[in-house]
Order: sequence, then C-alpha cells, then structure tokens
Amino acid sequence: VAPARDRLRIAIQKSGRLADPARALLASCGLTWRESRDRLFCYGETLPIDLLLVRDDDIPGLIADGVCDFGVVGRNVLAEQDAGRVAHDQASAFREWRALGFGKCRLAVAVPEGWSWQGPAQLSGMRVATSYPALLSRWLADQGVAAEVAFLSGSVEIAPRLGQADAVCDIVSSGGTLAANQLKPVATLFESEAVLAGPVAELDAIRGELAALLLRRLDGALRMRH
Ligand code: PRT
Ligand code: ZN
Repeated sequence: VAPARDRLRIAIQKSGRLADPARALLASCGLTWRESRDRLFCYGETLPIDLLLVRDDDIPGLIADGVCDFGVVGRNVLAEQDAGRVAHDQASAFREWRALGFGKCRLAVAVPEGWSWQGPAQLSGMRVATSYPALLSRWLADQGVAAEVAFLSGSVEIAPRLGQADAVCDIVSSGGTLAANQLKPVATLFESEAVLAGPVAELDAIRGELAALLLRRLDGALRMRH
C-alpha cells in the first residue's frame, strides 16, 4: 500500500479543448507549477497542488482509483463513465463538484436532414452510432425505444453517410459539423460543460484542507468571471 499523499493532484487534459482553459482557471486560483521534461506532470510551486496531464477519457478512472483527487473534464465524459458503472452494477466512484462555465456543448441525437422528425419512437429498429453508449442506451430505455447502439470512438458524424448507422448521438456545439454531414439535431440528451470532478466523499486530513482552500479560491475565480 502506497503511503498517503500529502499533496493534492488534479488531472487535466494534456491537449484538446479543455486543456488551456483548465490551466488558466487553476492559474487564476494562484497556483503555479514547474513542468516535468515529459510534460505529463506539473509540480505545484506556490501550493502543494500538482497537475497530471492526461487524455480526458482517463480522468474519471484516475479519480476512481485514487490516483488523482480532482479532474477537469466534460460533464459528458463524467456522466458516460458513471452511467457505464451503474449499468455494470458498480457504485459511483466520482461526482461533479463544480460547473466551470467553459467547454459548453450538448449531447444530441441527430438524423439525416431529409427525415421529417416525429419523435424518438422513429428510432425503433434503427442503428444509432455514438461514443456515448451508456448515456444513449439509458435515454433510449427512458423513451421506451428499442434501437441498436453502435459504438464508434470517433468520426461518428460520417457513420450515416458510410452506411454504418441510420442516426448518430454526439456532442454538438455550433452544429456546423452535423450540417456538413447532412445531419440535423432532433433531441438533446443533456447540456454539458467542463466540470471539476472529484471523489464521492469529502477528502480528509491535509488533502481535505488543500481541497477546501482550492474550492474557496475556485469559487472566487468563478464569481469574478460571471
Ligand atoms: O485527446 P483527448 O481524448 O483528451 O480529447 P478528445 O478529443 O476526446 O476531447 P476534445 O478536446 O475534443 O473535447 C473535450 C471536451 O470538450 C468534450 O468532452 C466536451 O465536454 C467539450 N466540447 C465542447 C466539445 C465540443 N464543445 C465540440 N464541439 N467536444 C467535442 N466537440 C466536437 C463535436 O462533436 C464536433 O465533432 O467538435 C466538433 C465541432 O462541433 P460543432 O458542433 O461546433 O461543429
Ligand atoms: Zn477523449
């Protein structure tokens, strides 16, 4: 068993949409870091709060495993992995602590532009491509619709044109990518933005105090922005 850490560790995206805004937000909380040569780890200088730079998909698991205390990740990723755990009878191992106000988007079902949309029942017997199988499956079940969920890790929007699927369920912000693929959004599963994810329970001891300090500063920084 590894000794208890006396520093706080926050996972953020190494590159991608949330990488720079996540770092900027944490820097506005007064954190500074010394970067490692491989750029995977940033050692906290002003406070014992370190950063781990990772793929966004790994962040919920790093929190679940206790490797990191917090992470900045899209609510869509957090909710998908939580729904996946629930579907496998596993207990929740992370939760949203704060909404951060950037990275806004929505998870939506989109169908070919030519369809006249009558409602979710229209998806019965269809194949829907998505990178969010747990959230889509739950939504279809809630709607009482039996459709096939086809998992694709990327390039979901071209699946209908390739004949791989009839419809898609994907992240949308401007809608430009859907339009470029002759698709139109017809139902929103939920609204997403970047969130501070953390453990289900409060932290204790030194890391509990560091977490309280971080959250006070974060709440101050978020108030200044709005
Ligand atoms: O490498 P890594 O795995 O870490 O990154 P990633 O490629 O999985 O994620 P990334 O950087 O693309 O997105 C990180 C997070 O940003 C997502 O999980 C969302 O929470 C959030 N976000 C906000 C978005 C978008 N907006 C968005 N537009 N994520 C993806 N998109 C995609 C969208 O699906 C479409 O394909 O961007 C494309 C353009 O969108 P439109 O609607 O503006 O055309
Ligand atoms: Zn990812």
